[in-house]
Amino acid sequence: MEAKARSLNKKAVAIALTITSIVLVLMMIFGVIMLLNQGNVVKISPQLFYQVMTIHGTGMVGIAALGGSAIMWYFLTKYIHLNPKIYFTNLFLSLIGVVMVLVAIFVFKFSDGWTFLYPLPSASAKIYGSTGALLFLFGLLILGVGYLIMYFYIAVRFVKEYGSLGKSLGWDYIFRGKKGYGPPAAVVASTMVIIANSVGIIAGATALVESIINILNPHITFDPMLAKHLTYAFGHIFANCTIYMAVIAVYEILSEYTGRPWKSNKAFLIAWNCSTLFTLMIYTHHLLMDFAVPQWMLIIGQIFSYANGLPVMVVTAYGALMIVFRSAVKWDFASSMMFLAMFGWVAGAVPAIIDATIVVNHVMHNTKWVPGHFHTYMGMGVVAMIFGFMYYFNKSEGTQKQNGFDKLAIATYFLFFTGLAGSFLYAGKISVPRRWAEHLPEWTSSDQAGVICGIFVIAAAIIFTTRYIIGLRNIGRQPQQKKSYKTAS
Ligand code: HEM
Ligand SMILES: [Cu+2]
Repeated sequence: MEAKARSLNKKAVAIALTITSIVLVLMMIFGVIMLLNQGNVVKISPQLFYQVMTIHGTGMVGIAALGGSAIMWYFLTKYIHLNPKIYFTNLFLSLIGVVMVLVAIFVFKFSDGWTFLYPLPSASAKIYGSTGALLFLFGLLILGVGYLIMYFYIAVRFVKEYGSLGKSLGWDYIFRGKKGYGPPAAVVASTMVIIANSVGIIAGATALVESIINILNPHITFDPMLAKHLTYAFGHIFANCTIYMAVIAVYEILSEYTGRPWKSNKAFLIAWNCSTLFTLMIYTHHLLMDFAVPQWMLIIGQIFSYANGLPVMVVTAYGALMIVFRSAVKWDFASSMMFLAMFGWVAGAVPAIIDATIVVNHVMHNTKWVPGHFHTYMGMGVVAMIFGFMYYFNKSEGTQKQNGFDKLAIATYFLFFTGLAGSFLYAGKISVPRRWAEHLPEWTSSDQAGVICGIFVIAAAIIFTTRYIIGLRNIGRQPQQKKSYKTAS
């Protein structure tokens, strides 16, 4: 029974990663299409540009979450029993949601952006008909339900195993002076994600339902400012939780490769507790330009945005340096990706912290500076962790073996992703607005530089993806977890 669950869990993770990597490549191609249009190289209609922007944003954030959840699920099964049916349910609901979103965008021309900001969907429903808007909104709702089912299930399992979510966040060690080390890092991080992301998804679902009601009956209206709070609470938390799920791979893989456990000491536990709380509080940094928001909320947004990124990032980056320092770590695909991804994450947080400063925000926020920030931490942080994990997973459970091609692909990926994100940040510096289909001639060179970098990034992603798929054989057949890694000679 247990062996069957284990093999099904591996299959589920293998399928999720296959979908993730293929969708990543497709969405990257959409990214380059946007840049080609902005850079005046190949023109598409503004309408199509916004459709592409909507699918790129929704698809990327959604797929980073799927990849992150695969990482979380895989490593949690090392510590607790998890029923594979739950993960398959989430996967299935995600797929239904994705199909609905795709139909909404490409058949019914829904193009309001992944943030579906009320009352935009109602406005576009009046132009293009309500079918597209409703498909998109219900599609996201179904996706959200899938995640909630998975998170609630894991929460129940944690309560069974550790006593309470407080205990799986290490409160015994922080508040009650219990000696030793807290629960495994993967469990601590997952608890944070369960709490924060459930709140975020429920906020988002509320905003979605508001839009749906307003489309079905335009006489029922809602406060747009409240809807914006709910929407950005969701967007901020959901996007952040992708990295809090993916970072579990850093803890697990670096500790396995160095043969040193990643101990959840007090500093580590406190950092994760702070992040649990702060992540919920700081979404107002997306509202710094809304004069109607009370000033105290904006100040909280600014101060805690500084405070939020730091604790977990510091304990993770410091922890990673310490665990690797003078260890016999073997630098292969997985360990190098994890190490580089941590720097991508840290580097990506710097422009965010700058942008979360109220005076700077007023100048920078609607420029490409902001996509510059999140492409850095998502592309070189989250997505790099996912690609690294794909290799690790395949090496441990499948048949992939590293070759020279992989090294070249890693170097290409990071080099050109730095260029791509740099082209966005530079565009922000010269005041190029974000989310504009049409760019002035003096802006197009940054877009064209982005196109070239984007093409190389896609080439690297295609190599990662095809090598992963080719290596996927026998997944779930071996009853025992195969430890293919031996500490370096
Ligand atoms: C080859 C790689 C990529 C390229 C060429 C690319 C390109 C772009 C472009 C041109 C935009 C619109 C910028 C603007 O004018 O506002 C954009 C937006 C966005 N991208 Fe990417 N991107 C890539 C990879 C990624 C990755 C890996 C992620 C996350 C996992 C991501 C997430 C997003 C999001 C969330 C938006 C915002 C959409 C919106 O404003 O509604 N992108 N991307
Ligand atoms: Cu945010």
